[in-house]
Amino acid sequence: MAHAGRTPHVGSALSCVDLLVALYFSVLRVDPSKPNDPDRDRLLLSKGHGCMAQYGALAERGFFPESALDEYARDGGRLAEHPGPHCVPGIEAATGSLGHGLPMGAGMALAAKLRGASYRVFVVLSDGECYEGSVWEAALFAPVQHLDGLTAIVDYNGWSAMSRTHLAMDPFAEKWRAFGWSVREVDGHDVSAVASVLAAVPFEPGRPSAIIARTLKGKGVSFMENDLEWHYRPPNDDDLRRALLEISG
Ligand SMILES: Cc1ncc(C[n+]2csc(CCOP(=O)(O)OP(=O)(O)O)c2C)c(N)n1
Ligand SMILES: [Mg+2]
Repeated sequence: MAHAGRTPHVGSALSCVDLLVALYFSVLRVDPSKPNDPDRDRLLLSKGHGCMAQYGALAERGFFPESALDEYARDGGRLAEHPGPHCVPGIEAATGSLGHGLPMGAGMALAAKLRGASYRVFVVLSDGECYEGSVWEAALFAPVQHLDGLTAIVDYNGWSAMSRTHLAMDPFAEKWRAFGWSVREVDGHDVSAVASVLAAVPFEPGRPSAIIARTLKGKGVSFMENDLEWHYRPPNDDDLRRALLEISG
């Protein structure tokens, strides 16, 4: 998709794709034939720039035909470089302007609680996104409201757009705990480990859950892993050939 659409962010998509596979294939109570079911679990990919991974997972899960992936980043196509609300079934909100997913997710979780609805809300954030103050406003709000239907999953790959994130973020799990969240850490590329952790939410009744997922930007393609160039550079023909060879094993 990045090659055909000549877009950036392939490293960002590879960083979170295993988290999305665990969510869509093991955890979320969703039915592709009823994408607007009021009781469906909600997933917000707050790091909307990683949406190639979400579009791919949604297509594979049956929310829309795989052929629609050809519309990615095309004029007039439904699949924009950052998702628009309900642009295709399964996309719940506009994301990509970093810092908005957790506040929206907290609102959705509060709405569920007020209505006595059973749906749960999962928000996938990026670590660089956590530079945004609005993330921490929502992080303050959710425990006070006892939103145990809300789970934040942070794709902690150690990179923002320009620099490493550790200096500002660490000790990251402790920060979430201090805000009142129940926290677990996991290898974000071990799909079954991620699925088991997610199966255990809420970790504590009455508290929102946070999962710090240790990830690699560009995971799965040796020359993209941990190389910030792939935040920006669309793969050329040769990059595509080499990457697909590695991914297909
Ligand atoms: C509010 C806002 N500011 C800036 C950007 C531009 N931008 C896109 S991705 C990114 C940061 C990338 O690092 P991270 O958030 O950790 O995501 P990763 O790709 O590493 O998963 C930035 C600053 C944005 N999308 N939204
Ligand atoms: Mg990052």
